[in-house]
Amino acid sequence: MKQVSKTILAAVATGCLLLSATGVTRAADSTSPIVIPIHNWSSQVVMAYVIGGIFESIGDNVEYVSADSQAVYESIRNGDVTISHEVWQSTFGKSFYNAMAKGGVIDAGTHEATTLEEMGVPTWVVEKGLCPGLPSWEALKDCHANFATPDSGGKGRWLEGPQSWHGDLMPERVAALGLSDKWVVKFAGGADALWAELASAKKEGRGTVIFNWTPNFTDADGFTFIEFPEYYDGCRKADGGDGKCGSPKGWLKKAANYKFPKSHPHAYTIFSQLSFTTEQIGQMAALVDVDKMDHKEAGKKWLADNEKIWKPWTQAGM
Ligand code: TMO
Repeated sequence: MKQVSKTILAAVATGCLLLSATGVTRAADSTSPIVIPIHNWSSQVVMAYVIGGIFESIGDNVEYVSADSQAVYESIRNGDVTISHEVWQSTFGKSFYNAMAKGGVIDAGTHEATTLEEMGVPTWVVEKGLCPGLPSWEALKDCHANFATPDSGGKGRWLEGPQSWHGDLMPERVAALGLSDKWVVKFAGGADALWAELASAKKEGRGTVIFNWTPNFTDADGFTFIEFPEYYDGCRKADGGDGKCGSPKGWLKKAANYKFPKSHPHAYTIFSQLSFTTEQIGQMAALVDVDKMDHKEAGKKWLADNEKIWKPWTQAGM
């Protein structure tokens, strides 16, 4: 006890050491802000406020910046942004590893949730028989007429996400699979346009093919991902392949600037330990996309409702 008090005094006196339950000290976190990026899909934005709220709960300073979801890995590398908390393998794996290879970005661990980012249909479209043979992609050869829209020139329409996510991946895939005569890719302006399309297609009882992902709020509604030829490293056109492949069943990682463990050792320990499940990430998205909450309020609500999950992470390494 005496020993412990002495250590506390020493820590307070120097102002830069913190005491842990085991009597081991670690340097205090810097007061410089931890910069967290905000992208353009709901779980990512809510999770930004969840993680920012956890950092604030230990007295750290946080700053949020809007950032392009591909360019952010270069921003983490050069230190303008501190972390990325949703590195989706299919969409961002390449940018993440490119930045790591250049130096300055570290892998800060993997969430428990596994991911899929793929074209698909609401499950009621399958049940209604609008494309017999789904989820196999081969079914797309015979059902495009049920997926035509006013802007698709008689072809079936794939409503892809914003082009900032995957560039020309989907148009290249449609061509590689020999579907160009029957299907055309259109890009949504934002994620909200995907959810608006889901709602209006359901109301009108018409077929729709959209880009979607899991974990997401749609996990609870029933969404069927199309099964394309299996992904392998290098199969995409952009990676030198023939483009005849779907997306990987992938990981969801966390990334950080290499100085973060030194500048903010407590926050970094928390960040490297935290891990969200499919259900938790789906909940974060649903607070916004189903319950129509503001992202920041949704983050606060998630923290208030789930202290048992995140509080222990703040004790990690103590
Ligand atoms: C990166 N995203 C979850 C939109 O596919």
